[in-house]
Amino acid sequence: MPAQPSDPIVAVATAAGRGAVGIVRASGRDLTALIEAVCGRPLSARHATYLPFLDADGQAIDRGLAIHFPAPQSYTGEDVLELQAHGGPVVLQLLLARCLQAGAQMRLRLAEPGEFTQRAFLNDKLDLAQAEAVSDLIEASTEAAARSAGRSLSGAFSNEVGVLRAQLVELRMLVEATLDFPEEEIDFLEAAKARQRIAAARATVDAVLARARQGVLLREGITVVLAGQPNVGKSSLLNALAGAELAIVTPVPGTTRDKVSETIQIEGVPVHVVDTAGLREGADEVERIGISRSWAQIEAADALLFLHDLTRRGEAAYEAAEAHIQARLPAALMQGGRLVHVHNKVDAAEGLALVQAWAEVNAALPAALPAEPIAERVKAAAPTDAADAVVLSAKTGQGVAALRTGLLELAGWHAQPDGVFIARTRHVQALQRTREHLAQATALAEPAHAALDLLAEELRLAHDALGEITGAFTPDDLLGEIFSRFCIGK
Ligand SMILES: Nc1nc2c(ncn2[C@@H]2O[C@H](COP(=O)(O)OP(=O)(O)O)[C@@H](O)[C@H]2O)c(=O)[nH]1
Ligand SMILES: [Mg+2]
Repeated sequence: MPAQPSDPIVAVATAAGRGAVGIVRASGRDLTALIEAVCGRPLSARHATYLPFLDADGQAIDRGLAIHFPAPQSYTGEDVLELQAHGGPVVLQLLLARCLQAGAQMRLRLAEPGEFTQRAFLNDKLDLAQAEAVSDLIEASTEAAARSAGRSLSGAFSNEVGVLRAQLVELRMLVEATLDFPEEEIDFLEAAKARQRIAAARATVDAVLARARQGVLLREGITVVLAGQPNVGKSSLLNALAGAELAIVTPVPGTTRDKVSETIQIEGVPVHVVDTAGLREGADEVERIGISRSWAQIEAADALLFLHDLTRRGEAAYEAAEAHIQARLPAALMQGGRLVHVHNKVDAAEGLALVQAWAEVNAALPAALPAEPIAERVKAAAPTDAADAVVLSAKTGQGVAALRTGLLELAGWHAQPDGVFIARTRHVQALQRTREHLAQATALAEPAHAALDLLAEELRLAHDALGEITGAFTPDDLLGEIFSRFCIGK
């Protein structure tokens, strides 16, 4: 018989590698036989018992704590056994193998990624948004992301969705109850204040949507690519941006921490900063490979920092190369306001270059003003609001703080010290669909062309879209996809 979703499962629950403690965890409908075999005796519920973990010959593999969480009071809602052993990879593999052997009769098998949490979801221990928050908490790359994942896990997001759902349920009941009396449609809409109720639901969905968008930002962050000619200061700016935070950041998933990219955080928002090979013509074969990779990274960027060297302004070759790069920049980046011109090396620049740069970041100042006083002002310049051009020095750090603020704005972050819950793109999409159906519903509730049956259908669709967030209406393949991204043992 093939593996069944209901078979008991087991996995090492702690991270690979050596540690003080390592945990093997099993979950199933009835683990009595497994407990008897590995622990040599029954365990009292939710009590830690120090004992030897036994192999098939009754010899101790290791000694540690065993805890039995009888169903349904456990993480998965099933019988759960936790064996806390010494945290060595070999010990844990021995213990895991022993469990599989001892549980063969009951069809105990290795857990798939996320399968423990999936069972918690299927047994109504968590809704889907909470289950996702488990993974997001584990994956969180900043403190703010971790805290907001904690809020989602404890149900903050689900509760807001629940409030909205209650509004929709009430509306649907009213509308569907009136469907049988078509001649009273208009009266009904008035009497039930249907339009006001729809408007209230729309206001709620807008509020939840705004917060969910912030949550997505906290979870996913933005990818900012540094590009420009060789030697304009890209790598220096990466270091300046990373600055003192290097110690508490984690690398972008999938890349090694080779100084080519760093994840920094700005007010808790993860910002993945990617350094690229300098763009130029006439490079040799090897360099050309690097340059074509730079262009690929530019295409994929959420925001592009196009670096310019103020000390080389006016040099014919430099300017020609700038124009060449500018012409190739993806239109989408420029139209979306996601291109920031960074005029670097302000500490070493002088004269006209400064005047022009300043004129670009602050169009209010005419470029033709006498050079020197302006140059002084630029050197001491306060941060500007302009997000699309900044003057800075990667060397001295002047203007870098303004750039960081600009990046947050560009990302669409509104400081909300508390109350942000983690969210995913699929949540935002579901909320958007809810919103669209409510907009349709508004039109259908207008006295001039009120159509109750169509209105009822739009409300049902809005309700279903909302249900996808918490898992009330979620296709199985989506569930599979969500849980497969978890780590093994969770
Ligand atoms: N004076 C000054 N020099 C800088 C600044 N930023 C970078 N440099 C220098 O410019 C040169 C090239 O910098 P680098 O970061 O390697 O440029 P990249 O090729 O674009 O990565 C180095 O000698 C840096 O020290 C700056 O803000 N001011
Ligand atoms: Mg470099």
